[in-house]
Amino acid sequence: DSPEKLAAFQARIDAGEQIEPKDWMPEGYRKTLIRQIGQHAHSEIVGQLPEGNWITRAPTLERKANLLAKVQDEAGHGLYLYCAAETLGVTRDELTRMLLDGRMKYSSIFNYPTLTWADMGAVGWLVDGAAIMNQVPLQRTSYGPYARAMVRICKEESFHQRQGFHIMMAMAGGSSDQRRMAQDALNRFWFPALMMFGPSDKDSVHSAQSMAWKIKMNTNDELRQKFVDETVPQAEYLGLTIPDPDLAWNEEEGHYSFTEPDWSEFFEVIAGNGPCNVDRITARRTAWDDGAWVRDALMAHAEKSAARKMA
Ligand code: FAQ
Repeated sequence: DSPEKLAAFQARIDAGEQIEPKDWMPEGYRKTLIRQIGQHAHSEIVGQLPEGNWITRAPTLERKANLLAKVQDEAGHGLYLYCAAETLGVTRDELTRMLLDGRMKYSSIFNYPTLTWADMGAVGWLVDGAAIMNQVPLQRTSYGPYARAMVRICKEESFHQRQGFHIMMAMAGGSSDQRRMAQDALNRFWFPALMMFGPSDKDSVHSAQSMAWKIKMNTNDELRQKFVDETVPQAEYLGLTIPDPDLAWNEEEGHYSFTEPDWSEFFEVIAGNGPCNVDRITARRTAWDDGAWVRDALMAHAEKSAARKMA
């Protein structure tokens, strides 16, 4: 990559132009996008597991239908994102192999268990809420296929966030047992949700370069702060307490001050040692192995059809 080529590429980014698959791009830009879009795609797919866990036990037919549709949406998001990654010259099979052998990550949040129905409310409200906070700015990211995938994904995520909040409203406004379950779900998901934005800026190895390339539009801490500022009034509306005794409105800064998550726990979870990491990867590996015959059959069919056309 000559300095002239790099400078011309950066000038396109700085001018707000979008980069398309066939355009020249620095190898580092391509690799960073494959890492980020791939991690995002894996998160959508692995992210079906904690909620899939409750489809059979949803309390009403309507809740069941909503949750089923939400989990299907996540599968769709995974597919758009794998397609966006494929435009960068990596195959979906290769991305899956990298996930299964630990070379690629997925979001830390999906390594926490979903223990009660109230967790379906907390996941929709907080996890999809955090996802939206991160993804709305990515609609303006510099890589065209990623930015365009984000537009539809964000529309669906905001619907998901509302279905989660609606569950929380029912639970928080219900019997004392239901209120207790809602509070317990908030207690368990609050700090893991804050971790979704990544390590604090001083420990974020990729932020500076990713922001210069407009692969990321904000720092991890900026988005985390924005999430806290928007979520605290929602918790108040629900009559629930955020499990942080130091949470307070800071008039001078115009933001809430809050306790940082336990970063040693975060680094353990992304190293594979969270409560559900082994279960999640085992489920993905089983699905991959069980689906081998379908992939083989499709390939054999495609080869036969191609041979028939040639004849
Ligand atoms: N979990 O230098 P940074 C969803 C890794 S939403 C796991 O700050 P970066 C929707 C990071 O990869 C969730 N790993 O990294 C849904 C890097 O490791 P590496 C998915 C994390 O990339 C809702 C290292 O730490 N959303 O799925 C995490 O600049 C409900 C150093 O960190 C996205 O992926 C983490 N939380 O910033 C689905 C959004 N944080 O790769 C189902 C797009 C950091 O060098 C149900 N991604 N790491 O080995 C991003 O915006 C960024 O990649 C960040 C991390 C902000 C996640």
